[in-house]
Amino acid sequence: MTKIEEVKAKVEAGKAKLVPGLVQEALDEGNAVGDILQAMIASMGVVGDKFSVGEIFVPEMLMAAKAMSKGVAVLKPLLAGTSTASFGTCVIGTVQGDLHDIGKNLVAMMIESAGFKIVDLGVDVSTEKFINAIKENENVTLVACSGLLTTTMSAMKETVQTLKTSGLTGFKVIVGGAPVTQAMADEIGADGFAPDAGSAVVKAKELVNA
Ligand code: B1M
Repeated sequence: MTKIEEVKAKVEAGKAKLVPGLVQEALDEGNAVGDILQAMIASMGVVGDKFSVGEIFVPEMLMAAKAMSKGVAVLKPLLAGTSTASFGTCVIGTVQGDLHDIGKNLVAMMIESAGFKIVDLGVDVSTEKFINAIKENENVTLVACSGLLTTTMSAMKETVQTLKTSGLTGFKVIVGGAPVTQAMADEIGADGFAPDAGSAVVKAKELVNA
């Protein structure tokens, strides 16, 4: 088994104490940061599939998520770029009713590395909280809403539509998360959509420069 395969297996098994060391070993062996990250993302896909068929339950899913977060923490300094460009402030959060934050954290990390200041509101973020953050922080150029549950897509719609009709100006809204599509983003009036963290950075820069 390669080191990357070991990382993947231990994330799937929710071995949070072992994963950081293995990620470091994978790096020391010369594996690319992106490859290690992709392996961990793939693990979460396997975990989701096992949950869908009733092979594992919420506690196991949570342990896998913790293991992945610990692994990502090792990669974080390497994912953070050296960009000094300032694109203003990005307010980011997972929409109300939704507790998934791994994807949101990756998107935040990548957007930060591109030269945005990040205000991370966490998970289960109400529309009011997004609005307050725009008012309370300087130069908010981007609001990023993440959502993983089909049941919270209505919360995302409500948040985006309220932001767009709030009278507040100077920012663009980007949405993403597994159930989100470009068609849905268009329908709810978001300015942009990205399917993954890498393309979220490209879209974020494009939106604020437009
Ligand atoms: Co949950 N969960 N979960 N879960 N969970 C899913 C999402 C699910 C698909 C699993 C399944 O059934 N196969 C399913 C949703 C089904 C649906 O809605 N259609 C599900 C369910 C049902 C639930 C509960 C309802 C289970 C229950 O209680 N019965 C419950 C809901 C709790 C709540 O939120 N209210 C629940 C709970 C949890 C845990 C708390 C145990 C845990 C989350 C822990 C945490 O996040 N800290 C968890 C996990 C880990 C998952 C899976 C297994 C993994 C999610 C993940 O982190 N993926 C997930 C199955 C899966 O994804 N295949 C599942 C890795 C991550 C890197 O990917 O978040 O998609 P992702 O992010 C990607 C892109 O989507 C994109 O970029 C990221 C990286 O490239 N992206 C953006 C994300 N946000 C973006 C924003 C952008 C742009 C791109 O712009 C702003």
